[in-house]
Amino acid sequence: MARKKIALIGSGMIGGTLAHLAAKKEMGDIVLFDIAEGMPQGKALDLSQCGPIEGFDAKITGTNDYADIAGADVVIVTAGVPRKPGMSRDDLLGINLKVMKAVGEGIKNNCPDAFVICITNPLDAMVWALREFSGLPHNKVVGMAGVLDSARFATFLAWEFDVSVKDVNAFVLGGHGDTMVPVTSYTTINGIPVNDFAKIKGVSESRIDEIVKRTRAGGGEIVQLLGNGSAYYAPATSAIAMAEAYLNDSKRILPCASYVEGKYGLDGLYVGVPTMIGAGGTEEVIEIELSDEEKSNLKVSTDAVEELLEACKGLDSSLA
Ligand code: A3D
Repeated sequence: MARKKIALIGSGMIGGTLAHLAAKKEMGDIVLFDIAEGMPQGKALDLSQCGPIEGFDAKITGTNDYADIAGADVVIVTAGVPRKPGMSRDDLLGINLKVMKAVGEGIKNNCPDAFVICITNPLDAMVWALREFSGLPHNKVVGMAGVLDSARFATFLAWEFDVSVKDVNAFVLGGHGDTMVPVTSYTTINGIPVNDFAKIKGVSESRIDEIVKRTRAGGGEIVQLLGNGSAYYAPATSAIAMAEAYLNDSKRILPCASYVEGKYGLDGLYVGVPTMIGAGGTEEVIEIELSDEEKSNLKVSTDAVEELLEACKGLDSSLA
């Protein structure tokens, strides 16, 4: 059986980290694509030389030619421009929309059967645009955000309670932006609802609210600290978890920016919802009961995504 092929569109900070993780996990052979000449080839060479030390046989190549992603099983898209300090994810819209057009066409022409994971920001709008430009079925194009946002929430909760991160099951819904909805009612410490656990540990409600706020601003906190670029280790790790769920047909339930039609009162929108990922791609969107407050928070978040889609349609008439 031939090895799987993983194409990484964008070979910057996240792209390089994705290649290293995918190679270490022997997920398949890896193609790093970028418009910058020499850079993906250089990273591929450098990463290939980790093989003898780490003991992986994955072939890693770099390219500037879309023909080299032909037949890829999984494509992970990070092409575009990341945030600079003071820049919102939405400022990136115009630049990255043009990038999605080129990438969508590259995928359509070379690997239309791939499972495509988009990471480029502003995430919920870019994954929608990438799907439109590529013409792939909705279940084969998904956005990575919720796994990362939930991991941030889980990290902060584990620190607060001084418990293992393995026992924190955190839950974040909605768009990937400052309006995302960390849902405490579905967040547990090994099954114990987080608010109950907070009472046991003497942690106040206002402290949990602060952690929710820090989670919402979790990406921006790292942008400020780095001073140049945005987070890349945890975003790459999150997308790899999603790719593995697809390649292994694991049927994991992960929070992903999936296409939602009908559920959550939404009509054809990509937004963060619990999603089953297996060999069929995003096999099912799971609709959960929400409190009135959670519903209204989700509405604020999905309204923000809808606004971005309208802006995309204004910028590219083929999307209208
Ligand atoms: P960076 O290191 O700049 O890499 C982006 C790469 O894209 C660069 O190497 C560019 O040369 C390349 N590129 C630009 N235009 C094209 C094109 N048309 N075709 C192919 N490649 C191109 O950024 P990064 O890896 O740090 O971040 C990548 C994206 O992920 C940005 O949009 C970030 O905002 C986004 N991001 C999203 C999350 C989420 O949770 C959704 C988290 C962190 C970063």
